[in-house]
Amino acid sequence: MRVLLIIPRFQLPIETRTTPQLGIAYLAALSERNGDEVRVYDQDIEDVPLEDVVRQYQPEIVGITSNTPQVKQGWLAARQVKSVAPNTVVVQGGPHVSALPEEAAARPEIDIVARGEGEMTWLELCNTIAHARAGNSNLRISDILDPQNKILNSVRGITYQTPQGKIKHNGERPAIDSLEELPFPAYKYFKLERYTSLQPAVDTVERGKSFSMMTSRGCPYRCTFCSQSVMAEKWRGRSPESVAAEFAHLIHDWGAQEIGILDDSANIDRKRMRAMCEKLIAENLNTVPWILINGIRANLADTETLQLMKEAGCKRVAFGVETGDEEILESIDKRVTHDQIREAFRNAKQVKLETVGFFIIGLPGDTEETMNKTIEFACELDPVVANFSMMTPYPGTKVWEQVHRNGGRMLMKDWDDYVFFEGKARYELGTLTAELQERKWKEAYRRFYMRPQRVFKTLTRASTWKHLPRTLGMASKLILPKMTKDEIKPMLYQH
Ligand code: B12
Ligand code: SF4
Repeated sequence: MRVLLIIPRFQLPIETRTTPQLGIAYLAALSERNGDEVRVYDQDIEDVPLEDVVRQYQPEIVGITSNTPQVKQGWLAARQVKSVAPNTVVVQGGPHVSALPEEAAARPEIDIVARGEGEMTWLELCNTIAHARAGNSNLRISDILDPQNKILNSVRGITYQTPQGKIKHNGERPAIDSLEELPFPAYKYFKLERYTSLQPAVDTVERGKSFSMMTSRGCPYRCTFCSQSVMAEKWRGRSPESVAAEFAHLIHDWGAQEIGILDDSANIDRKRMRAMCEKLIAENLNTVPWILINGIRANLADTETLQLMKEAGCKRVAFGVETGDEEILESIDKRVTHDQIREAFRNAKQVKLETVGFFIIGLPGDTEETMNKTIEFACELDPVVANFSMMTPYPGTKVWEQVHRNGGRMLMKDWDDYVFFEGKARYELGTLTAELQERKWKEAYRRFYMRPQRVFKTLTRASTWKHLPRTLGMASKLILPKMTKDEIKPMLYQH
């Protein structure tokens, strides 16, 4: 079967998303193992128009990934596919459509929505459709979607609109139990030389030499603002052997110079984390630096584990601190205390790991006073990088429900606006006005980065100058947006 996987444009400057998308790399690997012909089209880096690729390649099935700000670009890509290949089945997956499957399934350019973790659903869909069409090459998409023909009935984890106009949700797809069964992400389908680095771990990294990977999936926590609630709750860790084998593959086969670990909660099982680090050390794979892109659990960040991580090549850890206010911390279900967070930062600094702190401005219940506490807590913790995000209520999260239930006002006009790199408030709720959030967001950056002792320390620290490219790279990727959305928008809708 000819398979085409599409990564729609990101609503951000290209510099901010410069590694291959891991979900698509996994699907590509599965399709390859299945014996299918595979192509990946990443709209941010391609220069051939999508229609031309589709016309020439004639895919039989197209898979499109989408997070919320990408979803409209995903629909645009689907229309482009359908304009030249109307009988190609178009499947859309990813976090946004997992939260709101009906919305995408109702669109004429989308045939099937894949909810949640997608590998097995994708594989089954490809095989089911290939099988159905093998028996009848003229089978129309409406025949495939017609429940009377029982073609899709047994494929779990999908939502689609029947020709009779009904939205049909097939049963839930269980989370993959053993992640070891998955092949490694297939980077050979990406134009690697066009990618740089997600978040720099080293001073300079050659193009195509920065990779990301997942050593575990799932998160048993359900923080009220986090979109992971639409994904599997069950935490599953890969074995140290499997993680080391992927490190070896990235280093020896692809020449990886740095690795970003994307796990939602990498240290849930500390024993596994330590065993993984020991394995990396034993196999001499600790020569390539790695960083944790997402926050690890502060309540599980003891010195022994962090020390071992450092020895295994880890350079930087991040913690989701979110707020400096005790009550709000409790209300967002983070299930961690400020003292645990303090200790985690102390431990990380003690073993000389770089630290990143993620903070949210404008959580429900935030006031001038609580946001001051957040800024003060950030200053107290003093990570190398403090990232302040504007609270953005994503569909599928508890905050989204809270805002809608309690008469809040969403300030975003469409899905394109669901980004939080900009200093624009995304919603208002009670006394939490846009003006207040935007003022505090600016103040947070000013107060954190312009503290005289911080400026002095930064300017006099040899490493600031020694590692200038990385310092600037981190600043541009984690702290400052390169362009505003209005500057970017005209570039996005040029089709
Ligand atoms: C790395 C990352 C980034 C990187 C992207 C790098 C890259 N090369 O793609 C960067 C830092 C740039 C980034 C930016 C943003 N991100 Co981000 N990011 C992630 C992160 C940590 C990992 C993504 C990943 O690779 N996952 C691993 C793969 C295996 O999972 P996956 O992509 O979801 O794919 C699986 C399924 O979704 C499904 N699937 C996906 N696509 C398809 C397609 C088909 C056809 C099928 C069948 C199945 C399928 O199957 C896949 C395999 O199981 C996730 C959190 C997470 N755990 O996923 C957040 C996450 C995706 N990001 C999120 C957000 C909010 C953003 C931003 C909007 C934040 C912002 N600053 O404004 C921006 C997006 C801007 C934009 N315009 O799109 C949210 C998305 C919420 C939502 N409703 O969309 C997430 C879920 C984080 C969270 N917990 O809230 N992000
Ligand atoms: S913020 Fe982190 S701990 Fe909380 S639900 Fe999301 S991934 Fe899990």
